[in-house]
This record gives sequence, structure tokens and C-alpha cells, in this order.
Amino acid sequence: MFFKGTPLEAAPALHQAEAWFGLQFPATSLNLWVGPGGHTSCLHYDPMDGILMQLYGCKKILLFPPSQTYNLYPIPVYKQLRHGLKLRAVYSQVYPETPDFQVFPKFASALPHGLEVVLHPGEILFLPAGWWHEVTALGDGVVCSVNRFWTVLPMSRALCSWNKWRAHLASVLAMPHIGWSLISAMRHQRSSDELKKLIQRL
Ligand SMILES: O=C(O)CCC(=O)C(=O)O
Repeated sequence: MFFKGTPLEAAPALHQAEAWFGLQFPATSLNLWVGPGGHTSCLHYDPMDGILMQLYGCKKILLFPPSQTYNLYPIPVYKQLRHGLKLRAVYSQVYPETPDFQVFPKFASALPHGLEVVLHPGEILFLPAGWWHEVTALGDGVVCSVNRFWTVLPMSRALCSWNKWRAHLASVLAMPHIGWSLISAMRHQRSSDELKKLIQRL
């Protein structure tokens, strides 16, 4: 859902926070996240800086620094060659709430580096590019927040982020699969719904 032209887009608290964090160039518009309590966005990182603003209900966020990437067992970059955007290298294979230490033994070394915060309505969290986060909606009711992604500045910070590089590399590797899926959807005159799904993933 987009907020262009709505009061939320002009919300002073949001703009103050963006200025405070020194965010200058938005990479996306605002995205709305609405879900039931108990819903979890699995452990992943974003290659852009992000801010997450809580509107209604609370969310628990588990964070790990980029230094822990390989203790979190990211989906290997090369897998995007075979699976396109269906499997993304920015996702971890570990479920931190029910970790399987037999399969993912190094996750134990990441645990001491984990940070947990609870975001309440009106609070805003800055999520630097490359930081791992798992987001869980708390309580029984509907939980709602907005986020927006920002260009990583200064450029030197972007260039020094291995997590950013590996995310971009994975996107490049996904291209042949995406191209092939588009061509085969068109060749087989699949329904416009399927094409829409592909475009949404992009
Ligand atoms: O709120 C959520 O469920 C996910 C938000 C998120 O992953 C983000 O802001 O980067």
C-alpha cells in the first residue's frame, strides 16, 4: 500500500526521525505492514538502510550485526541462480526461536551478539543496511507499522558492506531465472495473475 498524498506521508515525527538519522535519499516509498499478532518476518537483512515506525500494537525485533552473517547461515548466493527470487540470499536458514543446533551449530556463536528490542506505537527503529533482523508482531490483535528504505550514505559505507555486495551479486545471479520465468509465462500464455506474481517478486 502506498501513502503518497496521505497525511502519513507528511507525518512530522517521521520526517524529524529521518532528518535525525541523516537519511537523505529515499529508495522506496512508505510500505505498510499489517498482520496478526504472532506473525513473524523471518530473519533477514536489507541491502539499504531502513526505518521501521510502529503505528499500532507492538513488535519484537531480534537483531544481529553484519559480522555474524556466516554464523546465521544465509541462503547461499549461488542458489539464486537456480531458484531466482524464490529463495533469497538475504534470508537466514535459522529459525532463532527454535534453532536446530545439530544442523546450524555456529548459530550458538551468534547468540551472544543478538539484541532484542520491543517497538511500541510511536517509536521508530533505524535498521542499518546489512543488519539481520527478525520481526515478530506481539499480542492477539492486529499489529501495524510502516517502513521505508534509504540509499546508504556515504558511498564508502555502501562500498565496504559485504552484505550489500552479496545481496546485489545474488540479484544479478537471479536474472537468468527471472528472464526464463517471464519468457515461459508468456510462451505458455499463462494467466495474467501469474505474470503479476512474477512482477511483484521483482
Ligand atoms: O515489520 C515487519 O514484519 C518487517 C519489517 C522489516 O523487515 C523491515 O522494516 O526491514
